[in-house]
Amino acid sequence: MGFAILNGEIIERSNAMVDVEDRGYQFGDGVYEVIRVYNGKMFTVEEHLNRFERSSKNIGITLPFAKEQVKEQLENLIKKNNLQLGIIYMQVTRGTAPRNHTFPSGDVKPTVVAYTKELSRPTENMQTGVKTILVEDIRWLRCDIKSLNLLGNILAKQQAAEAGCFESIQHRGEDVTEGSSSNIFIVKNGVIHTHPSNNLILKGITKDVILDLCSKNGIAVEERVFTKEDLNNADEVFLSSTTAEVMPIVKIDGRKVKNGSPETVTRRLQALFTEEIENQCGKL
Ligand code: PSZ
Repeated sequence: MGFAILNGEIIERSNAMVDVEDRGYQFGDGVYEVIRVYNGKMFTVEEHLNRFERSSKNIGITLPFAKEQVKEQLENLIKKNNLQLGIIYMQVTRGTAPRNHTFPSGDVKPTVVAYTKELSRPTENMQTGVKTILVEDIRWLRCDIKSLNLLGNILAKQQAAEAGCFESIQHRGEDVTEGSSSNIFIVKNGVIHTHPSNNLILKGITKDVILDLCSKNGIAVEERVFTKEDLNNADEVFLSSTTAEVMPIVKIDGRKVKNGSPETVTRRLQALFTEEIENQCGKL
């Protein structure tokens, strides 16, 4: 896609360069967001910008722009790139300074970058469901921060890819936490179970939309830790993320979830989620 934003200015993406001593490049010292765009409009943009602020604050980065300014910049970027269906990737790092673990002095400016990518909805996978594997969660204890440091996540995702699977379901011992880039839900006897949004998982925006849809539509939810055994005995399993939306999981470690095809509660949530997108962004 043609243009990017670098520190508030829209420039040709090929000219958007950062220094080799940018702390994002050297330390992964920054945070990011991925925002969905449908019909040229951002979905749940306020929630993403709030989380961006929260993540930044959590690692001591002060964003150089107010939320309203960032929103306007992103809207301009969408127009400039003529993006209809896709994503915005946005990140902020602590800035460029001589390499040193400690934070640089106060006059170093954070580096803010955003660009867009065309991306269709994963309709085929949403229809058939996807395969997953279980992997031990080896990440740090602040998974609530949407950090650029994704080594644990990418190693988990790579294992899934090598097993021909869409996603890895991570667990700490017996407890299921989240996917490598998604939140995980099970359905048992009509009740949805998902990990509480604490320090061990990312508080997914999609997860929160789903929980909201559940409460508005009388679908029971227990936001409580569930185990690998619960996962194996579940009636339905699905994952959620900005790009995957509500995605049925039909196989775990080669074993079928129930009958091996997407089931009622997941289907209902997919329909409700699509409605919510259309409410915010117009007919799909
Ligand atoms: O394009 C992609 O594959 C994306 S876009 C966003 C994600 C993947 N993942 C976000 C994410 C995550 O990285 C982890 C560790 N847990 C949960 C999620 C889901 O968060 P939301 O719903 O905010 O995208």
